[in-house]
Amino acid sequence: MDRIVQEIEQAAREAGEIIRSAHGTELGVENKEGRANFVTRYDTMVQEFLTRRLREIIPDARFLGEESGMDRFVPGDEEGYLFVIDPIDGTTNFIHNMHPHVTSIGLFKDGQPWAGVVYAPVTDQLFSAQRGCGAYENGRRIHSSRQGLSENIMLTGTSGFSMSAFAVSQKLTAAFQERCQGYRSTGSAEYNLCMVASGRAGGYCEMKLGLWDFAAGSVILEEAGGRITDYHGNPLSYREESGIIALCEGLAKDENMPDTGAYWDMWDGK
Ligand code: 2AM
Ligand code: CA
Repeated sequence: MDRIVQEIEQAAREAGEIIRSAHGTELGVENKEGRANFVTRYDTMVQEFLTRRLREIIPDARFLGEESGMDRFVPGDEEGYLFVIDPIDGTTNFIHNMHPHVTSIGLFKDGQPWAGVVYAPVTDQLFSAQRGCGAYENGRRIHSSRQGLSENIMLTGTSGFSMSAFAVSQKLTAAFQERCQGYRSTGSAEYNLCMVASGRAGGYCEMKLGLWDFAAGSVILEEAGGRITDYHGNPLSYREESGIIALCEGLAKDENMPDTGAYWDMWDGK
């Protein structure tokens, strides 16, 4: 693994220290645009910390992150290095002192995901991958499950932002429920991708995610032999928010998978 990735791992651990230190302090919760969309003092603090810290690692890198108004892919971002960061993914869990909430750092090279680091401070789990070099959890190589749907559990998104997306998501979840060993919902997209990458869950579906919610985990999952696409099975653009279907190696080949595209088409997009 490149030295750059090892240094990013260190930065993610340091961000995790800040998140761990939040326990028992004033979190400063505020509402953002839309339903169930929160930001805390710590989201802002960790993003500022990472922007400074990651700039030491790659001085000429560009930044895209959930907080502080730099949340769009803009002209110029497709050249050279671009960090795509979510200081806290799973903010609602963080507010309620529930696991998982993670720090997530994706690194794009010339407009495509090249490396990803996800750190879960509560459980001290560090997931990382670099294109072509495999995926790792705390230094151990990981691979997604090679078994099919009937041998796996599924992860489903919470769709807190939209009741119509939630309703469709529940229908798809019911279709999975019939064919797999049950479903779970964790509240952190990046952590879910790492759960699929490490063979704990078979797959994960979510109808709308920001780029920072899957930038790091997508590399980790693909390097673990899995696949990530939109609901119709098309490659992701990696330019904007997206619905995602993340599958382990076994589910990507399973003929008993529900037609996720048909469920996507039921959603009014609101
Ligand atoms: P967050 O904690 O960084 O906000 C929950 O299933 C996942 O959806 C989390 O990763 C969460 O990220 C993300 N999420 C929460 N609200 C969202 C919104 N309004 N739009 C898109 N993604 C959201
Ligand atoms: Ca976040």
